[in-house]
Amino acid sequence: METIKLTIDNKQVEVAKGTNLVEAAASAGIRIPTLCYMNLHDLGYENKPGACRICVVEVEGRKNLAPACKTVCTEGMVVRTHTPRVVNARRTVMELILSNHPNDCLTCTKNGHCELQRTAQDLGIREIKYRGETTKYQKDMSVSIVRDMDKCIMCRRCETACNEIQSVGVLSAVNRGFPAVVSTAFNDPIQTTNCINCGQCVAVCPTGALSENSNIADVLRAIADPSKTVVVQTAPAVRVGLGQDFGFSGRSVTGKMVTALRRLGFDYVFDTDFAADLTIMEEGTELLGRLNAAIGGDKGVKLPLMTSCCPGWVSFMEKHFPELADNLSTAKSPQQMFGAIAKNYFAQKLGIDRKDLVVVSVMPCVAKKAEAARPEFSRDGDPDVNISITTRELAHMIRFANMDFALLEEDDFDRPLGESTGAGVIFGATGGVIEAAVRTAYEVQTKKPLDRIDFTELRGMEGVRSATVDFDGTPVRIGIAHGLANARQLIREVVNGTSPYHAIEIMACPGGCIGGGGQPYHRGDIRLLQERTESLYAEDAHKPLRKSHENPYIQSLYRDFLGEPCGHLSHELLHTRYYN
Ligand code: HC0
Ligand code: SF4
Repeated sequence: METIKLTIDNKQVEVAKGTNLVEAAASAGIRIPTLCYMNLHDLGYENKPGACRICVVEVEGRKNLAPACKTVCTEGMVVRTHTPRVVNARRTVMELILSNHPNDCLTCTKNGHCELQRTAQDLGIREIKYRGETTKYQKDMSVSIVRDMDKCIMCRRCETACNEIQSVGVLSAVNRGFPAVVSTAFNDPIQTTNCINCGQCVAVCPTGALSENSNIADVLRAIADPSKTVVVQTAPAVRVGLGQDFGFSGRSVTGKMVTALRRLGFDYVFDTDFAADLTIMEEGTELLGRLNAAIGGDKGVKLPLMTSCCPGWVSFMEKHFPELADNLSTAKSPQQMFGAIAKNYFAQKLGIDRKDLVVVSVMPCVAKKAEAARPEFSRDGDPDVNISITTRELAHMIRFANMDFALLEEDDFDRPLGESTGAGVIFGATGGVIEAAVRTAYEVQTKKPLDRIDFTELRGMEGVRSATVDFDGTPVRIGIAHGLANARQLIREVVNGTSPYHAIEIMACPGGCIGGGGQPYHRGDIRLLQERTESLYAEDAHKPLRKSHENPYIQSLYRDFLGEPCGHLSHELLHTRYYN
């Protein structure tokens, strides 16, 4: 690898050729402030920074200050990142940004997490020097996200997320001059566009311009209602995201999370991972059914089977590739399977009407709010999942309830819907759903025990991956993609009829659910995404049971209630079909 040597703040730095100054400085422990730049390179995306001009630095021999994010390192370069001239320039840029910002920090949804607020604080801004006019855009919201365009600083990060990472293309710059913001075409309401509710724009927005549509008040109201029994389910990726707000960044905090949920007043604390095990029973059976039909010569069978548990991906398919509807697994997502089992089985066990059972889900995702609201997941107007909140909203509720998270003891989920295997845990990382499916499908198909449980060939952070797993003489070819721009490669082959795969897993967000739009902000930081992923695999490795079909509570659910996987009752409660 060709390298470049340069000096930043009197420190010798050696970096790969092509590195920009923000990254070079970061490698030497120097954090150059920026409101627009994101390092998406390791995730395989290019970013178009250079919008905010906060990152200016002095480069010896150059007359003008240089934007660090747009300046590539050259041999012998001498750079200074905090001279009086640099700091003055940054302060002026910041003062101009603040001149038309609403500056309602105390009541803003991003208060405490706003990069603009933090950068202003670091620069020592103590007054709004130029108080100019502000725009007066109407707030716009979908079931998942809220847009407050008066807070847009035109950093264009959301545009990068929507266009480059997701290839959805809903967001771009509109208007010129003073009213310029990033918005939808013709400023149409987001709900009327092709937005898939993935929330990646929210995940990267440095201000309060984009945030989730919060349902905290609905949860508090349900808990306070004595006529309701309130159960909560937590998605696989929540446990490795939640700790970020409490000093446990990237680490698993499952036990503390369970305690916090009990203290918040939930009557039962259950786990979406249980339903992930159930999904594997259904989706694994469906995969084997299609595979065996194909092996038996059935030409009409739809292969590859594509996973359907990511609602961002499902919505993308519905809006852009409806011809793939029959390739999608009919298995509902774990969130919805959990809801169906809670409302139709657990409520019955408790002897209460399903309407008196409130199901709350905690998800790393804002698209899950939209999934829970789909009419096909309700019965007589009563949704299977009543309220879906994000990991960030749960962190907020924990602070609101005055809990010192670090001091919380660790506790276990309630039974029966809280017991899961390691296979359920790894759902939260890209490749995890298909690895969990392979662990079960292999043993069911071959009737032989696996001689290894870790299918490391299915893991990793590359945007598109593939592997072939040998099912005792039958090669099963698997494709995996995360980020919908990446997924287009695999999708195109399926559309053209040239896909070499039997099964494809697609997750909309970078890294899978661990990088979901409802997680504590990661801003494309691949190290943080990798830490979260490793924490999930470590939790899996420590589980006594690691294959979904070995979960004793799943076994008894089939024995006592469902009958068999893909049987009559399963079809009624656990399967659906996406058309739009
Ligand atoms: Fe996921 Fe899921 S793994 S989509 O990423 O399948 O949100 O964590 O809850 O439903 O289990 C998100 C995470 C889930 C679902 C599960 C799946
Ligand atoms: Fe684009 Fe996703 Fe944001 Fe919708 S939620 S605007 S699809 S990035």
